[in-house]
Amino acid sequence: MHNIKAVIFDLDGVLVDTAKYHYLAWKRLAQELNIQFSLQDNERLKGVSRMRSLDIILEIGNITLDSDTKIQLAQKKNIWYVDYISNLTPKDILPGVIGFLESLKVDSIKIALGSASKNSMLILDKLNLTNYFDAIIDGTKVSKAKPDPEVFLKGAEALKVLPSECIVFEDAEAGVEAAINAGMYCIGIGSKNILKMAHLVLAGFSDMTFDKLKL
Ligand code: B16
Ligand code: MG
Repeated sequence: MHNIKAVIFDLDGVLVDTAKYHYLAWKRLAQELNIQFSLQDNERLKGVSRMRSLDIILEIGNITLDSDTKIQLAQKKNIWYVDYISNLTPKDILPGVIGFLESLKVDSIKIALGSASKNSMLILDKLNLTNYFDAIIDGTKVSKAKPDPEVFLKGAEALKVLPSECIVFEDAEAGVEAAINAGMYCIGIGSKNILKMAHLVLAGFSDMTFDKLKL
């Protein structure tokens, strides 16, 4: 890794474990629709948009619905999800994240968010993380979902850096693919078996600093 000027973070599953609340809300909806929905199926939902997530669940259940019904179901899931995350506090930030963000500041590395979630601002606010970010690109600012690279390219553009000068942290297969498609160095957070395309996979940020990454 040479000449890294910026780090772009995914949100759900990287900075905070909201992925479990997405799963709980989708599982509840799937149950209402009589669709069997497993944790393994849930991997396909990580990083992809709300509507695409619903489409995947309907595909699993072999159900076709009109678009008004789908909008209502997606809204319903979101109401449950927002309710689940209503009690988030800075204590829910994943271990090592604050230390790593601080180390980026010390090294004058720019910081962006690159998340598919339309709830990003709400979550960053609850976690008291908003002020760390020089740019925030979320689900309200993109038209193409991961694995399309749009979210990360917009992040680099907002930070005025080249894609090759960025590191992306991602926990989802679709997100890793998006980062690679953007021409960025991608560090997966999670399991090597799932995040096969990432340049490097780490279990989390514990005790990590930007300096250690350069080794
Ligand atoms: P919302 P990320 C993604 O966030 C989640 O991983 C994905 O499961 C979710 O469907 C998507 O946000 C949309 O979220 O329904 O809140 O708009 O991982 O890209 O930060
Ligand atoms: Mg994620």
